[in-house]
Formats: sequence, structure tokens, C-alpha cells
Amino acid sequence: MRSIDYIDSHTGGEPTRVVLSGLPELGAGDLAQQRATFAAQHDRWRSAVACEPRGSEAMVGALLLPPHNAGSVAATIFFNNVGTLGMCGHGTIGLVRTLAHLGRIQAGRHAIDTPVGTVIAQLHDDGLVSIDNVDSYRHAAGVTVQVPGHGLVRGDVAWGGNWFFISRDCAIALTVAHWRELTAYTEAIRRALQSAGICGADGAEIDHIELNGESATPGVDARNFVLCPGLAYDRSPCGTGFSAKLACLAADGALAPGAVTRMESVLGSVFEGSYQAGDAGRIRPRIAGRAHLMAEGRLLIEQDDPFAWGVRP
Ligand code: PYC
Repeated sequence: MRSIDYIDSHTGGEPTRVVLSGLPELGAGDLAQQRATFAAQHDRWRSAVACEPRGSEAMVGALLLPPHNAGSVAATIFFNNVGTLGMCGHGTIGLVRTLAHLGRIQAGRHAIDTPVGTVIAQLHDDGLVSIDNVDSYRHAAGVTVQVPGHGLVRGDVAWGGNWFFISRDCAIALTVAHWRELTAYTEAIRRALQSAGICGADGAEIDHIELNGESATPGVDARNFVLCPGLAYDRSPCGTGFSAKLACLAADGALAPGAVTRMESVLGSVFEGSYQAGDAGRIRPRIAGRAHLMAEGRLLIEQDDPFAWGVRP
């Protein structure tokens, strides 16, 4: 019998499972190398934690590791139902809430190492968590792609810790009642981008698709629907997706540095965002939201369980 200790939280409806212990050592090397080792050699541990029957398609795991950089409080590798992630905004908010619950941090600023860079989280006295995310930027503006059954779709390709195609072209209402149609539409966009060879920098796969639209909620500026790599939609407003969107707003001159904008998810959960301008068109986004604790426990893996390592899609 193997066991894995964890704490579950959710951030705006999107779950985060922080793995405290029980997973294999990832060897020496930086976090990007450890992420590659986790993916290449220990993938069954990812699916055991994130996939059904213990997890779900929306589950994001955060493997808690000792800090890599002097001055950081922790390091983490995020993963989901199909693989690992570069960064995860809602997941970092959940991780910070979890570290506070464990008594490992107090209110204040804390550096957390991820495979794509170190982020600075601030735990506020009232439980709000803001994240100064990795530098984000728009890679390509006004890209068009022919999507079978939907015609020409226009959008921007942007980095916010993961790769996003961000579009406002959507005839479907951005509400959770339409999640099936929105999933089918965004999946079709993702396939079309792949067929057309449209990528992020250095040929990186665009594995997140974000639709943006108006919000009817007072005080909220926009609403999004984000398709994640494993074809689940983000229940939260997606921290890395919001960061990528902030980079596009900055590049368009549509949002001034330091100005605050609010994004809601299809569930109506809200993140606040702003940015500081950086070099060469890059920005340092700040996103803020709240996480709530849900469970702490121990996953058990029995040797004779036919689904011991999860139901792999
Ligand atoms: O909040 O960045 C995020 C995120 C990525 C995938 C799911 N949530």
C-alpha cells in the first residue's frame, strides 16, 4: 500500500490538490528538469492524484517541493488530468492558502519557485492572495485560423505562464449553462491551431484557449471561458489566462500600468488584475483572488486495484 498526504482547496470553484508527501524524488536539477523527470518517469503518480477515481478532470495538483532559490518559501510543479503545467494562477492562490493553513507562512510576501520562474505571492490579512506572476507578453496579434464548422476565428497568442489563444469571436453566451458548446468550440479552435501550425514562441503548443466577452456583473469588466489542456474548462477566471489577457490589453494600450480590472469566470468567480510595465513589451501581471480549504487527507494506492493509477483519458 502506498500513501500520499494532501490538502484540497478551491479558488473560485477550481480545485487545487497540494501534495505534501508520498511522491517519488525527482532528482537533482532545476525545476524545469524536475518537471520533465516527473512527466517522463513518474506520470502514473500524476494520474493517480489528479484523475478519477481520486481526482477529476478539473483537478490541478501542486506538488510541494523545497525551495530552489534562496529567499523562496517553497517550490511547486503543477499538473492536471493530462500532464504538467508551467504555472497556475488559481493553483498558486490555493497553495498559499494551504501553506498558511499549515502554519508555514503568515500574512506577507512570499516567493514561490515554479518551472517557468519565481512568482511573488502576497497573503493579505483578510485572506486575499495576490500573485506577481511571471513576465507575460503578447506573442502575436490578430492571428486568424479557419475553424471547421465555425469559419474564420481571430485572436491573439499570448504567454501568461502557459500558452493561450485569446479570442472575442464567440456566438455562444459565456455562461456555465453552455459549457458543452463552449468546450466543443474551443476544442475545435485548438485543433485548428495545431493543424495550421500556429504555435507560441519556439514552436510551443498553444494548449489553452480563452474566450473573452462582456460581463453584466456590476464592477466586473469582462468574463472569460478557458479551455484547459485536458479539455476541462477552468471554473476560475484562470490566473495565467488573465495574465496573458493583461499582456494583450497592455500591448493594445487598453489598460494603463497599475490600473485595476476585474475578470469573472463562467461561474461568476472574480479575479482582480493589474500590471507593471517591463522591458521589450513584457509586463509583470498581478492577479488576486481567494481560495477556500476543502479537505485534508491521505490518498491510498492498493497494489491490486485495477484503477490504482487513475483512469487515464
Ligand atoms: O489559474 O492559471 C490558472 C489555471 C491554469 C489552468 C487552470 N487554472
